[in-house]
Amino acid sequence: MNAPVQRPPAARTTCPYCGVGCGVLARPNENGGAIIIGDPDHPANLGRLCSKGFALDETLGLNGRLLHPMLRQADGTHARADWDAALTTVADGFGRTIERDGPGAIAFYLSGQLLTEDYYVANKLAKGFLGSANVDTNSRLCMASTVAGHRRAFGEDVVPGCYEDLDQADLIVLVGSNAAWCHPVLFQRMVRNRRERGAKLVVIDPRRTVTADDADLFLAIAPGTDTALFSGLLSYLAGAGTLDRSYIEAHTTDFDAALARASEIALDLAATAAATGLDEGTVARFFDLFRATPRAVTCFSQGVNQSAQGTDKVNAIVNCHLATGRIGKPGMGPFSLTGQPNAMGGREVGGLANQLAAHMGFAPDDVDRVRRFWDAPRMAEREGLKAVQMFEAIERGEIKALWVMATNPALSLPRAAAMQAALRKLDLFVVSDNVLSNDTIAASPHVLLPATAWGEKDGTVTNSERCISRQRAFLPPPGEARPDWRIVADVAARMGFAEAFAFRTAGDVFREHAALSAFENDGARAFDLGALASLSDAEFDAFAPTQWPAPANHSATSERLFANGGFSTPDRKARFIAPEHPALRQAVTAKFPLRLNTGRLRDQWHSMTRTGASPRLAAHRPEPFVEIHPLDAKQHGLAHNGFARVRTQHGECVLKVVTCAGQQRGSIFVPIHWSAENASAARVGDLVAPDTDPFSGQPEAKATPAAVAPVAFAYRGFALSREPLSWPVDVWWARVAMPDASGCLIATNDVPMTWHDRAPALFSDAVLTEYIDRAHGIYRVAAFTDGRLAGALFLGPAATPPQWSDLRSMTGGAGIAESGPAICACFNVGVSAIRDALTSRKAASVDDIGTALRAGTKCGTCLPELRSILHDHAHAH
Ligand SMILES: Nc1nc2c(c(=O)[nH]1)N[C@H]1C(S)=C(S)[C@@H](COP(=O)(O)OP(=O)(O)OC[C@H]3O[C@@H](n4cnc5c(=O)[nH]c(N)nc54)[C@H](O)[C@@H]3O)O[C@H]1N2
Ligand SMILES: Nc1nc2c(c(=O)[nH]1)N[C@H]1C(S)=C(S)[C@@H](COP(=O)(O)OP(=O)(O)OC[C@H]3O[C@@H](n4cnc5c(=O)[nH]c(N)nc54)[C@H](O)[C@@H]3O)O[C@H]1N2
Ligand code: SF4
Ligand SMILES: [Mo]
Repeated sequence: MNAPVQRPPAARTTCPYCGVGCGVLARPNENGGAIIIGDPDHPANLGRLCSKGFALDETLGLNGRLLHPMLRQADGTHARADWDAALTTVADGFGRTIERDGPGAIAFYLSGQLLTEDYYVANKLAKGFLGSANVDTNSRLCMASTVAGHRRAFGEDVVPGCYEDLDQADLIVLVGSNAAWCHPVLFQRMVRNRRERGAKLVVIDPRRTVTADDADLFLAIAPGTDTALFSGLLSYLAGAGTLDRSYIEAHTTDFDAALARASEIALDLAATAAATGLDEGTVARFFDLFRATPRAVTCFSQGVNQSAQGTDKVNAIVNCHLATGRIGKPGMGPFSLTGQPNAMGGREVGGLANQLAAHMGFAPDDVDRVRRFWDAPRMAEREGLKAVQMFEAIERGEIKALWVMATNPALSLPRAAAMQAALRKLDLFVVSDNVLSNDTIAASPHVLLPATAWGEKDGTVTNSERCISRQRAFLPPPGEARPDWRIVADVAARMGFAEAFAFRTAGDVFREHAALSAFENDGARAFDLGALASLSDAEFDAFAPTQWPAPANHSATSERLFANGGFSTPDRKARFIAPEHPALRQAVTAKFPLRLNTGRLRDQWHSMTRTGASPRLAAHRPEPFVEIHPLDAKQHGLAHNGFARVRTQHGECVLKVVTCAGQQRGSIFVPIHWSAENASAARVGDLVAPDTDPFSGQPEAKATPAAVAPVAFAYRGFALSREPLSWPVDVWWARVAMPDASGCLIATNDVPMTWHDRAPALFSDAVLTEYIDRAHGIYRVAAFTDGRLAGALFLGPAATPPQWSDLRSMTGGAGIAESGPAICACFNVGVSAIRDALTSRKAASVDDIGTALRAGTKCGTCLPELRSILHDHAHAH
């Protein structure tokens, strides 16, 4: 008799993608992967996951993983090294640089994708022991304006509300947020509130997104003018007598100056409409809704933050909530949606260059307090350089040693190509990552350190609602990978600080972090995890999601702040802020007449180092594209499905053209996900201007002046291979994840038959079999090694390119969705199948589509798109 199979228990962990912070149950399987489901007990998602969360199983493979430390050799290649040699190189390199050039010559560049423990240890080493506050993070590109706005208004970087407010609100305003794609599980919660309780949803975005399609009211605001809209709202609320005078009186200061400025910027409906490009009727509807609906939450994200006036935008929003006393009460408040899984945890440890630690800044008292707590030999005493300035200092040769952890700045910073080049100037360039190659690693670090990845690492993250959750390991560390915090502690020990970094476990680090937050706090800062500083190892292991201000019993009940004032300012009052008049930093010109807006797609995560491995996720939007209004396209000679060169003062890309009436005239949109690793010319960071907000240092990543021009490719096709192919420079290509293969979409002006001569170089060491269809001008070649199909290339006229289905007949295998983008990632249902079902009247509602095709029945991330398709269909017929 067989013994019963012992299934390992599911690990309770947290999704590594967005700031919603969904709980995940991961049960390891026999193939080194895991079965992933939502954790029904996690308060953030109650069992739900979005398409990215459900596809985590497809991203756990070790393909492309960095498994051993590597050192750069004299010839520029990297060779495997042992940990001892690698750590010594890092420690000696930083030590030498500090001795020679002072602590200002070193920098750490961290990430909201690190765990709190990783972040804490890196911050402690740099700011307390190496004497440099040049510790910044990709949160500078993400949440910095919110941090600065919160600190100005509340005296501390605190999100007052919680997710339950989104269930209880009667009005949800989304400003610069494409939540349907970027915070899908939270968006489902908002939509449920709308459906079940009749809450109204307002979306404010220059672009009609899928999120906007689900809204009661959509405001297609002119880029960069949010401050005018919320100034107009404040003026209107004052005029309508909707102010909460007693709250203003008791808990705030500087109201009069803020109202005066708001009236200067936008006195009435007409002025607001003129300043925002909206019509008066739409503005009036929004203002009236806000006036009449006390239970209002205003959620905001990168359309607000990523702006050279992002801090003012945040404060213009916060002003309206303070003025109405709609803050910290059920269903009310300004609510920043955080981006990365641990954007909030990074803010808590003080990972930004202008914060010290535990919500303390660089005031002499704070510096002294942290010095004593850490027993720090070399405290940084003033703010360090913020990301953009930090990399400019690298470019000028002033910063000579840099350690990059868990971020890909050669793609995500403005002027990415120039920043990539600057990295090559460093005397010491260290990267800790999970992958063997990305655009940053392409700049050839001296030292590559293998970090454990999601599923292998242990620690905590904090989500948008201040809820601290555990990430737990459920897979063994592969190769020689180590946790990020341990790598930093190992370096610290080699620099002579073994005692201060003698952490045994992530739990040790967490306890110290919690203790620092409570040290001499006495209620000065809301961020106080003192109750968690004495967790035992067992309690840390079992730690359930807990929202701070942490109750002593660690229960997961929702906490709100500031309903009755109690702000973290010396007088305990909030500050109203008078914002500057809104204006984008760069004007459009005849040469660059369009605004380049950049952002995210539903099924990819940033530079695709993880989601890029999932065939299921690739099918939604497989190619890099530029979205443009049909009339602008016409004016600039672009055709839907053709190609365009998008240029700014800083660089250029070549992208597929998607015309779309939801794009406003004068604006174009390009997704951020494509890199030099996965496409020939689609890294949009190369195009972005480095203009930053004066308070937050956050770059204006959504408004660079740009030009477009058509690019003709006569031939199109695709290729697939076991190993990634290297394309000649004249070929446009974009990589697409496929099961067990590397796929590429390609376009070229070389006559297909010329590939007869080029194919042998592309598929070296393979036996080639060609199938040439001269009548239709189609060239096909299959490459075999040892009798197995090793690759294939299909190329034909751009107007009638070969179809993946041709390949399917050859390989008998999967491809990307054949007919248009896949809408439902869970069941791979394409847009054509959905339209067919509607046209043939097999389906007439979202529920019918689910019954007929299963689309939308698992994670529900595609439901907003299904509703949009249904809506378009109804209006077309
Ligand atoms: N699928 C997916 N989800 C993600 C991520 C991902 O990579 N993929 N990344 C995560 C991270 S780190 C972040 S920070 C969040 C970001 O989440 P979001 O902020 O929702 O995402 P974005 O697409 O960057 O930008 C949001 C919107 O801002 C709009 N916008 C541009 N300019 C303006 C303006 O001047 N005013 C207003 N009101 N709106 C404007 C854009 O048109 C865009 O639709 O997403 C998180 N979730
Ligand atoms: N134009 C434009 N630029 C933008 C934005 C935009 O909207 N427009 N958005 C900005 C925003 S909001 C963000 S958050 C950034 C994101 O930009 P990045 O942070 O540069 O993007 P990622 O691709 O997430 O890079 C993460 C890297 O860390 C690695 N990694 C993942 N987990 C771990 C880990 O646990 N340890 C270690 N050591 N490595 C790990 C991954 O393999 C990957 O190489 O982009 C910013 N840049
Ligand atoms: S919404 Fe999706 S990406 Fe965000 S945490 Fe939840 S499952 Fe992960
Ligand atoms: Mo972000």
